[in-house]
Amino acid sequence: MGEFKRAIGVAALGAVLGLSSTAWADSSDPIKIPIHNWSSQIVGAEIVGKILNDAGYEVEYVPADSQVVYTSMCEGDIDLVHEVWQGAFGVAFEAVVDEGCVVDAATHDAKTREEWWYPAYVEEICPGLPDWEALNACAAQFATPETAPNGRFLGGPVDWLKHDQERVDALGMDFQVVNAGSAAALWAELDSASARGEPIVLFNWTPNFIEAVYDGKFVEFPEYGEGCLDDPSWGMNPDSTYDCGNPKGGYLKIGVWEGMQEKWPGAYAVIEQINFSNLDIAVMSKLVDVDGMEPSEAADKWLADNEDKWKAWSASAGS
Ligand code: TMO
Repeated sequence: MGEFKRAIGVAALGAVLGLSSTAWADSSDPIKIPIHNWSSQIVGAEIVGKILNDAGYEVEYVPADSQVVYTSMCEGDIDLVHEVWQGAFGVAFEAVVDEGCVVDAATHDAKTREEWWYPAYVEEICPGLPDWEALNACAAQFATPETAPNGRFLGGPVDWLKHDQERVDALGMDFQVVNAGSAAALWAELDSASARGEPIVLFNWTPNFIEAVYDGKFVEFPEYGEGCLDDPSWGMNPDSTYDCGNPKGGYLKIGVWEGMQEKWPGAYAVIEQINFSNLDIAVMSKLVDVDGMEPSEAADKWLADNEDKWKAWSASAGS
């Protein structure tokens, strides 16, 4: 109701001043949001887009590589990335923030972890887990014809840029990284290995739907620390970077193109308020990966179930 009145007031003022946009002073160009290759992001992109629609903005969804998107923001081709995972994208994101062409607009409450993971029954096959050295001692159990005599680690699609092979090399592990073509391929392999009780170690993350469906654990590597990714002398291998695990309790941020605040001040104010929890992100992926909804259907359901939450973001924008 209050929003409706404000929109009328703003439209009237816009008319008096000869402006056409409802969101007065904001550009009427669409705000460009990328679509990546994992479910929570796809659903969340539509949620963010629909929240912006509700506030009077046009949005455009652009399928995008999840690493290249940071350069695309600098080039003005993408305006808003709402799921910046520290583990996968922290390096690319922080580089463009340092350059000044991307703004660190908000940090979600959600805490993230992306790491090698196994279903619980694998502990019977490989005692000593979740320790990485114990995993390495039974590498041969994870071998496939493709990787033998090394074990196979099933990584995510290459654009998640997890540097898994660098880590294997830095830690001297007897594993070979094989990248899955899609998130769906990861879950299909987990499903069939679980059905047969076969050893598998693969890339997974939290928040995700997996924790609601499978019992399992992350592998514990040497603790991540500042310097691990760029200072060879850091960590247990003095000659190599990547001799550590991914951060635990990693951030999930919203990054925007640096011109956004000036071009769409009202939209920027809403975006600064957006704040997803671990449960929000897990539910977004579950609606698609477990319940089989289409992403836009899942977005509508999340918006209907969380109306108080997201309407408060729009209402408090800029205050
Ligand atoms: C970026 N991801 C959540 C797929 O690790």
